[in-house]
Amino acid sequence: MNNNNNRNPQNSTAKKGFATRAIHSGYDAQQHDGALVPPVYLTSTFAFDSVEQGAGRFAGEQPGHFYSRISNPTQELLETRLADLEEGEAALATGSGMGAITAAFWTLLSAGDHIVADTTLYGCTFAYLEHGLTRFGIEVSYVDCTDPAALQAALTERTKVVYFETPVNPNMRLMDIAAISALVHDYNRDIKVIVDNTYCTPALQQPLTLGADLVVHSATKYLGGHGDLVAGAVIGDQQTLEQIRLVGLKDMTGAVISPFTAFLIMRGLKTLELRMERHCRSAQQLAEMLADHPAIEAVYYPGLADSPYAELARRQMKLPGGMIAFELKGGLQAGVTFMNQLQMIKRAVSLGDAETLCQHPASMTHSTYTEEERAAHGISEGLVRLSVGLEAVDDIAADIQQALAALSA
Ligand code: 4LM
Repeated sequence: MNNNNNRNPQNSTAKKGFATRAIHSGYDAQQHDGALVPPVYLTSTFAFDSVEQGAGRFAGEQPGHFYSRISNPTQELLETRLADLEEGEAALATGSGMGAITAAFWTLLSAGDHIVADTTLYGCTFAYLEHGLTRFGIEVSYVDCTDPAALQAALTERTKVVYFETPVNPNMRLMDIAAISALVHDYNRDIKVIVDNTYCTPALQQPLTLGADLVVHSATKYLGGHGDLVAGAVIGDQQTLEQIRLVGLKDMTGAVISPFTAFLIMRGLKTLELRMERHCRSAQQLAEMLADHPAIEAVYYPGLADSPYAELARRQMKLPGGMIAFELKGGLQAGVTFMNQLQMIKRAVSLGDAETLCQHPASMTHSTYTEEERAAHGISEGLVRLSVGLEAVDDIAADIQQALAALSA
């Protein structure tokens, strides 16, 4: 079976820094003809020395790969790196973020079980819970996870998973990972606290070190970092990850990652820390600029001194992230006019790319909620979401300023 051991001899000594591990973890060039960059194993299947060896691999009694829907050496190296960066025992790389989330849930849940999820989730995660899992006899409660009393009251003996994003897509609320994990595990240690760490990446926040059980990612975003792939990941303990691989991935979703995509993510990881620092620095500057602008009603960014999450952000995140949400005076119509005026900034969903992206959650990423559901789940119709890219910040600022100026023209 897939052995997610860390094979890098360098890692048996003192633990290296984050950026070093993002570049080197799990790979020994000398075992690959000195190739600096790990080879990509574009193979669907693996030849066995004997029938007995093949049977042993299928039975999980012998190490080694047997079919690339379950594991592949390129995927395995990416998994070793992601586990290392998130401080987990093991990882599973998947074909999309939704593949990661669904593989985990299909593995952990059965009919009759109960999930507690935060009130606001990425649109397709909400759709999967609300219109997917509920069809299979799983009950979902949406609870404001920033409210410990509400969370406590929602837990039952059937609760198997507590799930949230932080910062939340799209409204930028922050969840206290350590406090929530402690409260849930106090109630029942077997409940899995799952954190979607897509907005932060382990460069900014490591939920497993704060008490969460599993981390999920859309690797499509900052981990890949270049807007050229779709992928996901789950990270956590060895035993649970093995189950998610053999049930959620192999049989329930088949949401396998391509080895070439795994290679591209490893290329992205080499600059992850560097990119996140720049995304955050630019986002801080742009959030302050927006907060000072007379056309802006509200800015949601945890790096702003008057954000209700400023203190939690300092405690939980290395930097406040590269995502900003805001509302314009004049609401939805002003927001649409603003977005249509943008020149360099792209009107596009997704996030975490080199290009600055701007989108309208109510009609795009969160159109899976009805208008009434958006109102009940804290997603305002006029909200504008900005994924701050890596361009010169003055050019991003100038594009925003000219689009805002057009509002009063
Ligand atoms: C978007 N998001 O917001 P895949 N978790 C979070 C996400 O933001 C997403 C996924 C999971 C957006 C996509 C269009 C917090 C996706 C799902 O798209 O399946 O890799 O990830 O713009």
